Amino acid sequence: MAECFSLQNVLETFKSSLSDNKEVYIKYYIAGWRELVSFMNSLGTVFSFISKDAVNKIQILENFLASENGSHYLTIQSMLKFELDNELVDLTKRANHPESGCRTLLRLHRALLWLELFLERLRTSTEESKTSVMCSEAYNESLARHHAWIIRKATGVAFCALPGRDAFFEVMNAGSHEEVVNLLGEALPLISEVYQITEDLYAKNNLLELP
Ligand code: 1PZ
Repeated sequence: MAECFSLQNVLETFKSSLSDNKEVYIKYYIAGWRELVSFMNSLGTVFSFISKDAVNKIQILENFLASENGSHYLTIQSMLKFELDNELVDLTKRANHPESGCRTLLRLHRALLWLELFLERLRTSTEESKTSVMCSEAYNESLARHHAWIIRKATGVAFCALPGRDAFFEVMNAGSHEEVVNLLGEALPLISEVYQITEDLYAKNNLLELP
């Protein structure tokens, strides 16, 4: 039987992604994303253009991990060093390395901010809150500024198809509303820490605008 999504799993994978010295293991980082994609798929086909792109990016990173250079892709830190040292990153415009690990992971990293903002809204939401509003507010504060008009349009349409708050809590598969809220309270600092470590690393290397 296919394993079904649970918020607990997402929490576990992001927890595993942090090493003792605060490096981020790519294997678990993308496992976290796989979980999220399976969650999104359970919400309906309107989201398939989003999950296709996410899966595509996860796959690119998995291919690097499975390649002969795989050992360099153990953590985000080692990937950055390896790709930069070997000039495997297109820094100003897409050319010889249009699908570097660095630029690919950056897309997921930006989406992680959306996730953090959205889950924080969900955690503190009330019965009247609308998931579509929480989702698009989080989107406008994060991913939107990196997306072309046409993508922003399509995304706006998809948000309208989101299930309501109750149904949303239900699919998260983590028990009562109260339990979901507690679990979110546990998950958010972790997601936020992984986000911040990655953000600082990219900023320090001037990679936040990779094409
Ligand atoms: C639960 C509701 C789901 C809402 C998801 C909100 C995020 C909207 C993202 C819209 C992506 C649209 C499709 C393609 C976009 C790509 O152009 C960009 C840039 O990549 P490039 O073109 O430079 O290669 N891709 C992204 O920004 C990555 C988006 C990943 C989104 C993963 C969302 C996972 C959501 C989990 C839900 C719990």
